Amino acid sequence: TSPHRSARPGFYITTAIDYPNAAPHVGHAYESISADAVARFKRLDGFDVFFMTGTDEHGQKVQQNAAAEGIPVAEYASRNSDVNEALDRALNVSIDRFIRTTDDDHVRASVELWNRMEANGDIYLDKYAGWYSVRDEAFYTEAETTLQDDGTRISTDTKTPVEWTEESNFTFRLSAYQDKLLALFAEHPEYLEPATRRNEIVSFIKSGLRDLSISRTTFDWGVPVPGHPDHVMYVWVDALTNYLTGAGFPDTESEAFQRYWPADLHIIGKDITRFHCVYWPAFLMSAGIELPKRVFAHGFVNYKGEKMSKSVGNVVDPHELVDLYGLDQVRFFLLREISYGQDGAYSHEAIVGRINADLANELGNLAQRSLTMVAKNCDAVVPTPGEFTAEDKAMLDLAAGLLDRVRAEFDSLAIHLAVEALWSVLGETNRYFSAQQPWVLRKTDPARMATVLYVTMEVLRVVAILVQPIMPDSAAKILDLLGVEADNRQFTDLGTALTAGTPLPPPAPVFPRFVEAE
Ligand code: ME8
Repeated sequence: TSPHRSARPGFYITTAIDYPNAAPHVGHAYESISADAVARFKRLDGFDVFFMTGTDEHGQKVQQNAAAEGIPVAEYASRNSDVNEALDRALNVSIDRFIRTTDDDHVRASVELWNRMEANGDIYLDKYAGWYSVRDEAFYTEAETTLQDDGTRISTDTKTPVEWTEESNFTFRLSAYQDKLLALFAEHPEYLEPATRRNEIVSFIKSGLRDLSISRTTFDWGVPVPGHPDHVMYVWVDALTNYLTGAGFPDTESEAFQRYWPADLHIIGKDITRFHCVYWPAFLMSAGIELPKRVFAHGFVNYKGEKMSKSVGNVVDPHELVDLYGLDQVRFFLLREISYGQDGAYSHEAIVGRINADLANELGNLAQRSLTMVAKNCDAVVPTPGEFTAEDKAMLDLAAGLLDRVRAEFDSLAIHLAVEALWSVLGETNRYFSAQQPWVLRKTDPARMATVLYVTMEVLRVVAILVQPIMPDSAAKILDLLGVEADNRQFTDLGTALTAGTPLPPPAPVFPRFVEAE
């Protein structure tokens, strides 16, 4: 770790933790990749980032799936958790901790949260009777369910089967937090973005909060309730607590907790806002713990017109996409194509379109053409520019203004617009390159050619530094080709232009076109 670590502001970012109940699909990969882009951006921008993701291993759903496969549940969860972690590693997701809710420190954190809520008088024993969806691990009121023609009942919103559940369990006084939660959203609208999701949650709270059943006795795959080993905690109590565990809770005096709590950003999918923006802040208020600063709900990746999900049966294996198109191509596609916060679709045609137009043409071809000319005509070193013309200055100014534009988009989590800003400058650079015709200048005015190539390389340097969070490996390749040292790639290095005379490696293509197999 760097000696300046404590001088840098902390930034704690998390994703949802996946149920290890099946192989993760492109929807899960999308969440990890998008959070990774933010984590990498903040690191390059000088923050001491702690980025956590992991698996949510307890609960009835995981237990039932393990039973269906005839595997002991702990083994099943562990095996699938490893599959999950391996995917994140394969996607180059820069995890600082991969948490598993079966980790010892997490069990301790969950028990402490429970004890605090209980000490605050918010937990009581009651008889629960209502509709439960195992697939959603969620309770629904009758009004939130629909009776189907065949006599079965489903959750109206998520279409998953619900079953009537009657149990004596511990109940959390959620109703006591209705006004405090409304005050939270009034004072801190940024607690949940985008605004459409916030409006849904605020109207849900206004419709009246019922107390929440938070323990179960009909199965045992969970964190035991302190003092009541016949109860396990409702899976969402322990799942949400993972964010505290990562920051060192219950050791609130620890360096980690002081530095990283409250969390700066929880990245989640839009289907789990109720848990993160109603239950979670209420639990924390009850336990006397500061609330996270911000929750951002991304949309769904759809495929063939429907949400990609195991139950729909339209899942795409992210490993297959990476093998077919390349890792950075997949990362770029998901982050550029889908407006962050809205639903988006994955299709073969769309990804091939992005690879060939945005990557191969706009970026790859520009780098390849300019660097090949430099290799052949400028002694394979960064060329020495002459005096800059108005056109050169306009290009360099555009590049110099990029950090502010891109940072503003990342701050508002418009990742797709950050990428778009970079590509708009690449579009300008391509027009500049064509208009300046350095291949003609080669004969007529070699000094001017050198200046045009220098300006082009300098814009490429800025774009490549700023695109590192989106495509870490490819950005590194381009920066290698531009002769930029590995320790000159932070955002503070953006203002230090290429040094004329720096030796360059032989040019090599970075983004091949996608050609359909016969
Ligand atoms: O909800 N597109 O786990 P999970 C985009 N364990 N995102 C998708 C998606 C899709 N097609 N399908 C799923 C859980 N996701 C809980 C979370 S957090 C304390 C506990 C997203 O495995 C989904 O929205 O069902 C969620 O954010 C994440 O994947 C994990 O879903």
